[in-house]
This record gives sequence, structure tokens and C-alpha cells, in this order.
Amino acid sequence: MNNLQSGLLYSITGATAVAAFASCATKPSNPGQQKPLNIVYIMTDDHTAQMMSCYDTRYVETPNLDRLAKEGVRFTNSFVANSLSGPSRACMLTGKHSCANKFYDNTTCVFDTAQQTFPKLLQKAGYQTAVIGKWHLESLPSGFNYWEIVPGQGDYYNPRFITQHNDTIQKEGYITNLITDDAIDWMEHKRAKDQPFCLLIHHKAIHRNWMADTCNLALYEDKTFPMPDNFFDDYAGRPAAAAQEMSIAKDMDMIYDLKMLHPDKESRLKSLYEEYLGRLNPAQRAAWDKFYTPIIEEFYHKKLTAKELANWKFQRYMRDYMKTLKSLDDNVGRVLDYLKAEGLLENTLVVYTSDQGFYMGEHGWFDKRFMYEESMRTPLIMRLPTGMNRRGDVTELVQNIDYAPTFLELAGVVVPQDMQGASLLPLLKNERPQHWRKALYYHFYEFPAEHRVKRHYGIRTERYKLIHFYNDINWWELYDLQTDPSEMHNLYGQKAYESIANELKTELLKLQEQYNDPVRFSPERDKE
Ligand code: SGN
Ligand code: CA
Repeated sequence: MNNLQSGLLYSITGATAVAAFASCATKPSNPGQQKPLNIVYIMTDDHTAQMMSCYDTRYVETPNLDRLAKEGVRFTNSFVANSLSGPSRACMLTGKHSCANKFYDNTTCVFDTAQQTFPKLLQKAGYQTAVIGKWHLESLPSGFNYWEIVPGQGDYYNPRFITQHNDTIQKEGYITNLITDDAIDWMEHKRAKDQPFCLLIHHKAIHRNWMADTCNLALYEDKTFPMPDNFFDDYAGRPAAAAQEMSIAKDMDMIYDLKMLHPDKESRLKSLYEEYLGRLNPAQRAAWDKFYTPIIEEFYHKKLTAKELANWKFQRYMRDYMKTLKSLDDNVGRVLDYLKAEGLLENTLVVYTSDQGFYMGEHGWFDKRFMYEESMRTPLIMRLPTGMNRRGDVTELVQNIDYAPTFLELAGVVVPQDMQGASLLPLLKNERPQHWRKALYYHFYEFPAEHRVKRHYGIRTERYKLIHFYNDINWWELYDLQTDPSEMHNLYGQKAYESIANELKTELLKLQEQYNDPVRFSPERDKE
């Protein structure tokens, strides 16, 4: 054993950990600290930064998330590589873009569990690993000492879980509480306490159709939200944006999304909503009906005009989303309180993020998928273990492929050469690296599919974004994010921006080569 390897052993007490670290570790990431570092990674679904008061104070208060940000760091330029659940999860686990991990979309892919993931490498290095909640990768988890996942998207009420013994069990209660109960129970009773641990808490909330816990239904009813300025976007110069089916006014379902169930009314997704409601036990159903019945009666009585209806839908959407979010914020607080009470905070990296961002009425939309800002971004806040002293905002461009190398380096495990992300550790240690990336790559594949967002790839620098929509369309878009942060004015094709577009195309191709994406921009065909 060389000095570097033996240098790590001072912090490990368990025999297994010692043996494993001896073969895999490089250097300790927390010199001077006596305890090994744990990782608690909390990932929610569709939680966007506009709906977190540590990012945006316009709409909602999230005191527990704010506490996490206040005690740690807030990434202000955090992005995903492919704004959809399964692909994001695959990017996160592998540290690679979709073209490399081969999980391109939610509808056609099965995650190849034989491939390298960070939990597998941590486990090999002596970590206790666990994942609880939404998995959404079709194949079952691999590389975990403990796992309990929800099938597919999961259910908000009295949900089913698939256990690692391959049984499907049902638990009584509300999903966000149940996932947190299981996570705390694993930390308290099920893990080997002489080994460091990595726990992934993957919430189902706040995914569509935003069903809140009955105890939170009455919240926020007195709030009225300003509509985003571009709610009634006409999509001029943006044919792919015009072709989507994720408009609050047009596509949001009155019954399934907005809960206006009525025996005389039909909607496309009524039966799915009835199926979800059928999961509620009598007490839950009574509380649900007590809350919604007067709202339903008032709504069908009112006979709103088209414009009034769009505003009404937006207000209900915002309220439902916030009520569902309330449980998440509370449960993040429970995890933080547990870690504090157990004296674990000082040697644990606590991460909070989402599988992608989401539209809260910007461009008139809900959902995600597009490379436009609201959905390419994802919130990312971290509470750092003792010894890492960066605080406040981290402004560098980071992406969800960076999480895997970060966690490995934190654990002192060699980051495999083929991982495409970059470890965030130098940023967290305040080293201000000189050569951090200047541009991010993005590629979305799920078309034709629900919401009809066309295939596209693109590049985002600090200031500009260039997008190419392809497949059944050939359309470029260019935005100056400094002068047009809402991405309303497509500058592509304007003489004044020709050289910027060309430079970005060159950089885009470089990224496609670097990440070895076989679906790439062809300069020859572009000239035709
Ligand atoms: C479901 C939703 C979609 C959503 C996808 C993907 N429809 O299919 O609105 O875009 O999930 O979301 S629903 O009628 O079933 O609610 S993801 O976050 O899992 O990628
Ligand atoms: Ca999602």
C-alpha cells in the first residue's frame, strides 16, 4: 500500500471499508478531518428554481430549503443535459451525457445496469449505498446495499413500492412523508454504522398532477399570482415552440390537472384522475372532497371567458404546485433535523436538486423538455461538510453529469476517465479553478411523444444560446441571454449575429465530438 492510500485509512473504522478503500481510493478529500464523508442526495421531480425562495422570492416560501442554502452554497448556473426524468437520472448516475449512457428518453429506453455508475464505485470503495423513491429507469437498481423504489411515476396516495426482494408492497399515507420515513429509518436502523454512506432520496413530488397531502390542501388559497409577462406568447420566429402541446390554456386538463371533477363533465384524462382518486382511503377522500367540492361548484357556475379561464387555470396550477411542494420542504427539514440530532451534519455533504426545471406559466406553459432557460436549469444547493469553506453563490456553469465525479472525488475514489462531467469539489473548496468549462451541451430526443416537443440539441455559454431543432424540422435559434433572458427574440439569421452564430456552431461541433454524440451538426449539410 502506498502513502496516498494509507493516508485515507485514518478516517475509516470498519474492516470492510479499510480493505475496499485500500484498493480504490486516491486521496482524502477532507484532510484534517477525522470522520469519513457521507453523501445525502435529495432529488425532487419537476421542482423548478422559480418555486424556491432561496432562488426567487416572487411566489413561495421554502424555509427548509432556504436554510440548506444559507448554511451552504447555491449554484446559480446549474443545468441538466436532457430535461426529462429518466435521462436526467441516467446522466446523474453515470456522469455521462445521454449519448454515452444510452438512456435517451422515458418512452423507449431501459437503463443498462451493467454500466458503470457512481453508487457502484462508492459501494466497491466501502460505502453503504441506498436509493429510495422514484427510479424511473425501467431496469431495477444495481449498486445499492438497500433500495425501495416506486413503480414508474409512483402514486401520491397510499403508494406502491418495489422492494429489493422484488415484492410490491403498499404503504398507507402520503408519498413524500413515506419516502422520508424510509430514508430516516435506513440511516437509523438499517445501514452499517461503521461505514460511510451515500443515500439517494428521490421524491415523486412535485410531478404532474400535483396532488397535495390533505393537511396542506387549504394552504395558499388567498394568494393570487402575477402571470409571467410572456404567458400569452405568440411564438413568432419559433416554430418548435409553437408546435408543443404543453400550454396551460390549451392542454392542461380541467379534471386531471385541475381537479374539477363533475359527473356531467368529461375530459381526456378524467379516467386517470378517477383512478388516482380511487387510491384515497375514506378519510383522505372525505378531506379531498370537502376541499374541492365548493371550488368545483363555483367554477362550473362562473362560465369564464377564454382569457379569464387561462388566468383561473394558472392560479389553480400555482396553488396546487405550492401545496404539493409544502410537504417536500417540510420533509427536507426532517432530514436536516435528523442529521443534526445525530451529529452527522459536519461530515455529510447534503445536496438538494431536481431532475429538471419546469415552466410556471412562462411562454404559457407547464412541463419541461425544451432547452429554454426554465427547463434546462435545475436548482442545486449544497450544505458542505466541515473543511469545505465555500459559501454563498457558485456562479460557474455546472451540469447534472458533474454530480457523479463530485461524489467520487469526495469519497477519495478515482474518477474514471470516461466520465464526462467535472468534479465540483474544486469549486466547493473555494479553489476558483482557472479552466472551468465555458459552454454546456444539451440534447433532447423524446419526439414524437407526449407534449410534442421536437428533437433538439444546442450549446449554452454564459451569454448566448444556440439551438438546432431537427428530425421533422430544420430550425436554428439564437438568443442573447443578457438582453433577452426570456428567450422571446430569435436572432438566428440576422446579419449582426452571423459571426456569433458561426462561432457557436464551431463550439457546438467541438462539444459533440468531445462527448462523442453520433447525432451531430453537419457543417456541409448546413450550407445546402
Ligand atoms: C407523464 C406526464 C407528462 C410528463 C411525463 C414525463 N403525463 O407522462 O406530463 O411530461 O410524465 O415527466 S401524465 O398524464 O402521466 O401526468 S418526467 O418528469 O417523468 O420526465
Ligand atoms: Ca421530472
